[in-house]
Amino acid sequence: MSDQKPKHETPTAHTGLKIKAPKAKAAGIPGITKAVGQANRYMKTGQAIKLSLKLNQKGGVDCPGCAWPDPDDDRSRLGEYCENGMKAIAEEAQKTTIGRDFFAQNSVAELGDWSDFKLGKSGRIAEPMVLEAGATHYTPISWEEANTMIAGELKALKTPDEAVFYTSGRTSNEAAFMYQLMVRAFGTNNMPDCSNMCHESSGHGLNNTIGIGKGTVSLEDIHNSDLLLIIGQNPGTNHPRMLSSLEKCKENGGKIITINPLREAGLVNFINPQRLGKVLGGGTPLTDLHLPVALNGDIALLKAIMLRIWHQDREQGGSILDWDFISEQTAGYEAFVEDLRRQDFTDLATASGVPRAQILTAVDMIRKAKSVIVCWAMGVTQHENGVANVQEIVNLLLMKGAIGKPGSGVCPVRGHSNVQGNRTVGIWESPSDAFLDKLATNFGITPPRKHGYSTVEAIHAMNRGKVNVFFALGGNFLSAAPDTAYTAAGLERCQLTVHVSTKLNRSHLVTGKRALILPCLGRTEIDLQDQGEQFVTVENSMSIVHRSKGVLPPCSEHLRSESAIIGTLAAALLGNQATVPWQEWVGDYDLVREAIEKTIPEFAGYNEKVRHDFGFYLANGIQDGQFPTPDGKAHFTINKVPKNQLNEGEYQLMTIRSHDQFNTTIYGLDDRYRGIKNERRVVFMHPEDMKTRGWQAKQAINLINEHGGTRRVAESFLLVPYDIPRNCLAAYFPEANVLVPIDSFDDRSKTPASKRIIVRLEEA
Ligand SMILES: Nc1nc2c(c(=O)[nH]1)N[C@H]1C(S)=C(S)[C@@H](COP(=O)(O)OP(=O)(O)OC[C@H]3O[C@@H](n4cnc5c(=O)[nH]c(N)nc54)[C@H](O)[C@@H]3O)O[C@H]1N2
Ligand SMILES: Nc1nc2c(c(=O)[nH]1)N[C@H]1C(S)=C(S)[C@@H](COP(=O)(O)OP(=O)(O)OC[C@H]3O[C@@H](n4cnc5c(=O)[nH]c(N)nc54)[C@H](O)[C@@H]3O)O[C@H]1N2
Ligand SMILES: [Mo]
Repeated sequence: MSDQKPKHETPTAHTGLKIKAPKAKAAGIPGITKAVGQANRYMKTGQAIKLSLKLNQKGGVDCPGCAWPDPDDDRSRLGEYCENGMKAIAEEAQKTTIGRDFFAQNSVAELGDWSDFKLGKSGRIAEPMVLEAGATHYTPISWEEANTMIAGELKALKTPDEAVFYTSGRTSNEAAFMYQLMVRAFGTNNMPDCSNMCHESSGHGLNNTIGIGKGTVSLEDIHNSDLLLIIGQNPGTNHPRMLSSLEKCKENGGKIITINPLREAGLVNFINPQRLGKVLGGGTPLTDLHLPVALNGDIALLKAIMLRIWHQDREQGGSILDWDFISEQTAGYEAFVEDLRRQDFTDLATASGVPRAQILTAVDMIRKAKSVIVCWAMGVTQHENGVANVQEIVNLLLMKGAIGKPGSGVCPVRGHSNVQGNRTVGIWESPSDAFLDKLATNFGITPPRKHGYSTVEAIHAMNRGKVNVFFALGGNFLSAAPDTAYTAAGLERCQLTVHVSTKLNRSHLVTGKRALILPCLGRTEIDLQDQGEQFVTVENSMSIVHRSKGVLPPCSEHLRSESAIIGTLAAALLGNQATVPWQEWVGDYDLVREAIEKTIPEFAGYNEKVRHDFGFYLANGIQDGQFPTPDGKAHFTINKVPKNQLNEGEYQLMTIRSHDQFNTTIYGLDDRYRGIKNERRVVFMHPEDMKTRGWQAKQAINLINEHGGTRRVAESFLLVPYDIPRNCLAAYFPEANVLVPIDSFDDRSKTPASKRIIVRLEEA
């Protein structure tokens, strides 16, 4: 039976930590072995082979892992997959399924004691389930009854704004478009999404400066750039296929600078498992220069670099900065330099935590480079100054004239495989009026104009009793969101919580008065509708829209596609309130794509173009030197250097991903590259900091955060001595999410600051 632990928390039991030396090389034979092992263990053999051959091939299955694009031409014959891509599909295409028997045997309270790993490995959810008010167990429910329940609760709300509709970024363009249309026809913009916790700061920072919220480069640019800066990103684990692109850049003579508190293995040396010569030969060294920045020291570092470059440009008669570009295509340079000149190089260097000599080497490399791309991910965005971080990156590129030219530009590397596409087709709590006008004209609806709740705002609203229905199209809101206890309390105040899911997760266990689990097809599965087998479309990090078509038979006959789930619910909820033939759309996704094309001009020729082998690029907005900003210019901005103060006994903690997880889905208990075996409740700490406290490796400690007067405790994490800057700590997401204060986020993007949490430590 259940212990005293609240079921929103991950169990504290340890699993047998072994600490080894961190790896200096990524992938290679161990990568292949692990991938095959994972596939064999959890999938039927024939299916594993079939899938690996179809993964990321033209017209095949888009890997449900990360959003790194596929090469246009030479896709590897072994399949353009990676170790973690194989784990992602092995996780989705599991042999076992769970349904009424499983839920009859295991009460919600008992499941609360299971680890996230065990919950996920229980199998694919095979039929719709309901948790009735006061019930201890989920029981089966028909699709029709489920729809009636949801429509009934929604119609009974005092206002549509009492409902919140979350999206996780795996959803296809088709399902996402139908979903946002249903939600707006119903009458609210309360559409928080995983992007709110992820790249929202990139969207804001880029929109404010260059007028386009996405990346501006193609794979071709990456391959041919003189210099790549990779900031706050761990591609060896989270975007492994990116390493092949980095390898190509190196082979073409490019250089790489990495900026990261950790020396991540994948960034140091890469053994391409798909090229035999490299596997035998020891691999390609990737990073030329690693800058071990302190947590949130990036603005100080970038400013130090820019200040030096500016001085050198002056000394060398203006030969370093791109003066034509600055004068013709940018605005705000004078004010920006005015501010930059007031900074002191030594202060900036100290605040960055990077030794002066290394900063000067970086300056040298950037000065010489004719083209520069900056790639980044969560180490940049998940800070209270996440938007400012992105804007400083833009400042550096603008000084060099390195945006909108071959081999140059911005590359925010997205997370979920279709998070970018979801936003493009309208999943957003702050839609533009122009977009809403189109919905009104095309579909006869009266969309609400008031902007809705972002993730953080939705959690507050739930806790204030302003939300009664929470609906999630994918994801694991409870565990992914900040401040787990507070988020749990919010969800528990709802009348009804609904999850469209493939796999069991903790969000199914912390529910409103009633709860539903609606099981859907995964991307690997055949999607058969009235008009035959359907494919869906997705957009990757480089704005390429392409097809994804499942190849495996669905794991249960009761599953519905996400589009079908939304379409039938919309029909039940809206009747003929909107001029949308929901049932026909469900039968033929070409019709949904026609509706998207009618609404968003960039999709002109959608159905035809997406049937081409590689899909098509959505226009990136910079044309003939004009940026899509109101004045046609790219804007320099002024951003403050964060203070990052710590009081006596305080540390700054980042929450990161291990090599064996996809967000809250736990593939395994190792973090191979960082030398961790068989444990997730670990905290990385500098050996000298451990010595100061008189602590040993593997000793258990509690982490405590007291932001805003609330005490948050993460109990019993085992210490791992690690090469991490002093006073900085790292622990895994989602175990450490109990510590992320709900009110610590970037003011503009509302992205929780999950890469810098102030904690104190005590012995457990
Ligand atoms: N296998 C796998 N693939 C994934 C995911 C997964 O969980 N597993 N998740 C997907 C998703 S949704 C996303 S958003 C991406 C996430 O991809 P990443 O952003 O690579 O993921 P994180 O583990 O959050 O790593 C952040 C990196 O930032 C560094 N960092 C932390 N704080 C700072 C800082 O202040 N400054 C700098 N410069 N660096 C810092 C950390 O050391 C770490 O290397 O990956 C996607 N792909
Ligand atoms: N502390 C901390 N918190 C973080 C982060 C961090 O770095 N630190 N990262 C943040 C980031 S970058 C992100 S993107 C969010 C992620 O937040 P989410 O997207 O909400 O979380 P996931 O763990 O990706 O969701 C996993 C669940 O999705 C469901 N699922 C999987 N495939 C499908 C599918 O095809 N269809 C449907 N309908 N469901 C499916 C499964 O039931 C699975 O349990 O977390 C954020 N939270
Ligand atoms: Mo993400």
